[in-house]
Amino acid sequence: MKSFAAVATLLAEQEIELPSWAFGNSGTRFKVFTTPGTPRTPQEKIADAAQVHKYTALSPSVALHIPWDKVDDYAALSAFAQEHGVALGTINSNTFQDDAYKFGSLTHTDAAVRQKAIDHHFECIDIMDATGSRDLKIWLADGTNYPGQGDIRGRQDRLQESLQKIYDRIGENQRLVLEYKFFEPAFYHTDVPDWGTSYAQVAALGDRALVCLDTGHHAPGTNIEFIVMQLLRLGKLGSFDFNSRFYADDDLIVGAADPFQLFRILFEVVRGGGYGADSGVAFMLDQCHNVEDKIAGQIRSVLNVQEMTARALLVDTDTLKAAQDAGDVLGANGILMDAFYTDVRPDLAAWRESRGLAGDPTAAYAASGYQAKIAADRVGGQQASWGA
Ligand code: PSV
Ligand code: MN
Ligand code: MN
Repeated sequence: MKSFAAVATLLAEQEIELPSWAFGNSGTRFKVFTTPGTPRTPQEKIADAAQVHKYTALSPSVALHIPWDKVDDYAALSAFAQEHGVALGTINSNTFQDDAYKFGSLTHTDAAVRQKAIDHHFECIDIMDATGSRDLKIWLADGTNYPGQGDIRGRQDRLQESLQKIYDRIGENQRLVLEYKFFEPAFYHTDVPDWGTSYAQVAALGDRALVCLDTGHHAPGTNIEFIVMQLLRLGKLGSFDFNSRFYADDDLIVGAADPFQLFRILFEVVRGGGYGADSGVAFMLDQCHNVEDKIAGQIRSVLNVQEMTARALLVDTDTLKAAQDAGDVLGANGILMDAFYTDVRPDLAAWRESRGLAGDPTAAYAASGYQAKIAADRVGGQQASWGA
């Protein structure tokens, strides 16, 4: 196994984008619990996200969701973010809340509805131009509930046409990332259910169209690290939406449900060249904090990713390859497991201190008094999630 010192410099390259919606109230269709101090504006969400970066140095950017984060002046919002020590990142489109999209958006049979959805993406691209964002992330709620309800092939063809129009509008330094999800809100079929469909759609667009892998969007038992490997192999892994799930699209804290799965995913990321500043693979969180404190929840999340990244980096790939090539089944498995079982927390704490950070970001944030201050200052929270 490699030593922690040997991988520490690589850890310094880690960046995990935070979703603005993680800081708003969210919940289930049963109840949305509010928390004292919940942000009321995009600016307050950004200020909260900046706290996570302040204590972890892991999250220098914040993703926006349009129209949830609609403002008059995006250049000013970008400047506001910079004053708080973070940048604005991925712009997420939203074609799932208007009545017009009841039967689809980019796939709709009515050209006028498709154009409305395309225009929304054009608006998102204008925002990206103002904020300097690189990625336009598209997650579609499109799909059907009953066999026969829609022409699933026709919908796929219209999706391609619509995406092409959006892709043609993005700038040279911008990218389109298409997220897949196998169910919900539609249950019989979704129009981008799996990585293969997303891959087929983006491959037809061009080099700057890539796949977004949301870890919560797979059927139970799916070997997600295999998908990671394949997309890296094909040069089409654009980004991750990290979260964790027990049952479905739970959007719980990444690494909470299955740290070993997170380790396996990150090992394939590292092994496949998807890790590091120049890899082109963006790490993002896509989470909601229904019952726990949101800023502390985001701090826990980025630390979970960092811990499993450190463990994945510890794997001595040369020794592993030798064991694999020799057909040493248990030896190869043992090499991976040794890294997974290594508790890197003390080394990470010391390393943080060597970089002028608190060894324990969670404790440092708790001691800062920020939570009490926002609870006192902010009255009335804005629900920032799609969560019904
Ligand atoms: C809905 O499933 C979803 O959670 C997708 O994962 C998106 O990335 C997110 O909402 C934000 O639109
Ligand atoms: Mn997602
Ligand atoms: Mn989701």
